[in-house]
Amino acid sequence: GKVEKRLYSILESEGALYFVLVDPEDRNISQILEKVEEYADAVIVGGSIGVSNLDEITREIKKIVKDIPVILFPGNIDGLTPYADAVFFMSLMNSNNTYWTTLAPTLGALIIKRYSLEPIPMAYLGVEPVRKTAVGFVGEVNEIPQRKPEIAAMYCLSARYFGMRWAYLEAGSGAECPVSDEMIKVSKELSGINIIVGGGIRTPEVAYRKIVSGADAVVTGTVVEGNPSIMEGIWSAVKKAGREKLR
Ligand code: 1GP
Repeated sequence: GKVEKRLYSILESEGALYFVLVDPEDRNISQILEKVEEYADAVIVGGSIGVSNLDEITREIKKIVKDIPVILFPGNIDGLTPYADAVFFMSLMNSNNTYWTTLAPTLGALIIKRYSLEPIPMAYLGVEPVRKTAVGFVGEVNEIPQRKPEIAAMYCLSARYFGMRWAYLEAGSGAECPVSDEMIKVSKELSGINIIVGGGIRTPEVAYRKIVSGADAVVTGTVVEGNPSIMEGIWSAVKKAGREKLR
């Protein structure tokens, strides 16, 4: 697909990606959208506690954001709209409920086809302290302990063998601490899959370390919602780490 190819070409030339997550329920996204094309590689749109008027919001986003892709990050099948460019086609692999591992994506697949959205196949993995956040609660996650990085690595390898091209290590939106550097490192080393890390990343320094440890992409949501101007610093840190990895 076009969007995924573009992500690969940025990875090749810049070594790392930065995604900004916008919550469609956040009424205050205009300040983020004004600057996002300058400081992010994609806007991702989603939330785990239900969305209303996603069509309208996504059309608004697309009116402002023209140079970078808008990728859906659906919390459920109501997180789909034809007005985005692509969708993370996700299995919440470590959920205790088969609805989240396979049924929700199966129900969503037909809608994705009808909407002509580009699917980007991704394993979605909930890591401690995700159970304390909305996605862990809603998704009935059997969370991966931070002290057991090799479990995350095994899931990433499994995802790769299933043919997925991306794995998202998720500590949960607003998590008190992000996925550890060690977990990212062993996951990348064992699996080689493209790794996205999100949840609880609040500073450029932390974003930098996640990329240097082996993440291919960093996602921030909460911190940008509270302070849109932080995007610039996180963007610079991610790109600096990316350049260092390419050397
Ligand atoms: C949530 O990983 C994302 O799905 C972003 O988390 O809101 O903590 O940045 P934050």
